[in-house]
Amino acid sequence: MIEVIEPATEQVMAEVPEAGIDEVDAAVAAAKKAQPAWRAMAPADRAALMHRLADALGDELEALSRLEARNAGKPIANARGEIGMAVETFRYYAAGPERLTGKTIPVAGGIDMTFREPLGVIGLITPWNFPMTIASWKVAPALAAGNSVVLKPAALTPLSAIEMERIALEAGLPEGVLNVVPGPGSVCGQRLVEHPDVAKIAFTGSTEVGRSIARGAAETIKRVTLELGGKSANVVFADADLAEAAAAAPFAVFDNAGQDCCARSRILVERPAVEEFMAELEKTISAMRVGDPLDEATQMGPLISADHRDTVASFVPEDAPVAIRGSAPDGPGYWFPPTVLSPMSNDDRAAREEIFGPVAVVIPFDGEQEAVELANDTIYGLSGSVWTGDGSRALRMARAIETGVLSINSNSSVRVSTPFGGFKQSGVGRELGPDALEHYTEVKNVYYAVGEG
Ligand code: TAP
Repeated sequence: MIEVIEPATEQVMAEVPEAGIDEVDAAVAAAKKAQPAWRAMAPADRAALMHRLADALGDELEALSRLEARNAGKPIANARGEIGMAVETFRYYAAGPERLTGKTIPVAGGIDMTFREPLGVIGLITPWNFPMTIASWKVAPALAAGNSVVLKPAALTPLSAIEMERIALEAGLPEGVLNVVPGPGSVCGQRLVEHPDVAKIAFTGSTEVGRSIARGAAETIKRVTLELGGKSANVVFADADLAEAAAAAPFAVFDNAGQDCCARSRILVERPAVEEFMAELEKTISAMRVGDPLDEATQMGPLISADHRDTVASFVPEDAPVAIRGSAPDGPGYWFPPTVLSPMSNDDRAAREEIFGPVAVVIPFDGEQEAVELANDTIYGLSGSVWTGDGSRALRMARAIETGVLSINSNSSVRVSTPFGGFKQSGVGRELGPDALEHYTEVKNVYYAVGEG
């Protein structure tokens, strides 16, 4: 059994059976058996089932939100937003079965046409930071394209995925189309990567595990989509609305206690604005409510585990230049206060490695060119923000920063209808929007010789 721990209390909140290699093999066999009928179902019928699943998840939104808030230690208000996004993701991709179209291409002597074919069985491997939301970003487009799936949730947060499978069956999804195998990544995840009947792996997690998945998938030439780590820049120019930028910046790092691949954890501030920006930042951080995830007023919860808290703490040694430290509860729970280190250099460890906790660094810069150099001086390229009152500068910066997602005068990273994914070592492929649907298909080209007539 897997003991599932509630990070705010350190208590066991559930026990679930742990899957091993036999269970993964059985799930893949069930998915393989179910896929041909799922694929052959009339597109409108598949769409209707996906709408029913969205409705059923929506009906249980409050219970699912509380489960996710407790298991992942996230504020209940955020959990509601995340489960709401999962519902919207199933709704968005419910249109997929009827909108996946091919092309006709003019050629000599016949008619050439393309089809978007499903791949077959897809292995989905997801992390613990946004368990149900990230699962929905993969399950929904994969099913819409006519595939069946085997989902391996993170061992720390398997509960919402197990609930998703139950709700899908109750909503009428045929048995075997969506299978969940809670178990360790090194066993169940690896088996999915190696399994000859799995056509593709869609993975979200660390860059380190992403590398091992890419290597493993090479053996059977599996398709791979990877959503990996980040070390994104939040670039604040002196001509920005500094109060607005400073009020938003903490939530770009400390949302989900910093356990967010999109965290804009390097705050680059134009030198003349540093003093005023830091004063505004302190006001926002000192007012942040850190505590019980189920309290409606809470803005930041605990970290996911004691081990992870130790890792985060290693980035804030005794002699670290702590400029701002927020509050955190005493007692049980894996708490860590929101922390800002400043002034920092982009060469410092805390500025180079993904901390995945509530620790931001502030790095001063002079002028646009240095801002671009600093923003791009990282192996990652997932998200980012630019704050400025100059629209032309905003667009120059947006084009120059090497990143998959960028927002101007905003922290926004993900929307159901727009593509999300990374440049450089932040990943391969895109999730959400129309792009994701295509990533779960293969293009087939058919030539029909029609002769002279
Ligand atoms: P990982 O340790 O990479 O785990 C992610 C998933 O991979 C888990 O389900 C894990 O299973 C599984 N796994 C571990 N070893 C594996 C192996 N050898 N083969 C196959 N699967 C394996 O990441 P995490 O700690 O859960 O999440 C934190 C990291 O994920 C951060 O670096 C963060 O940036 C990244 N992340 C990225 C994004 C996007 S969208 N780019 C989103 C969220 C998180 P177990 O849980 O059983 O170990």
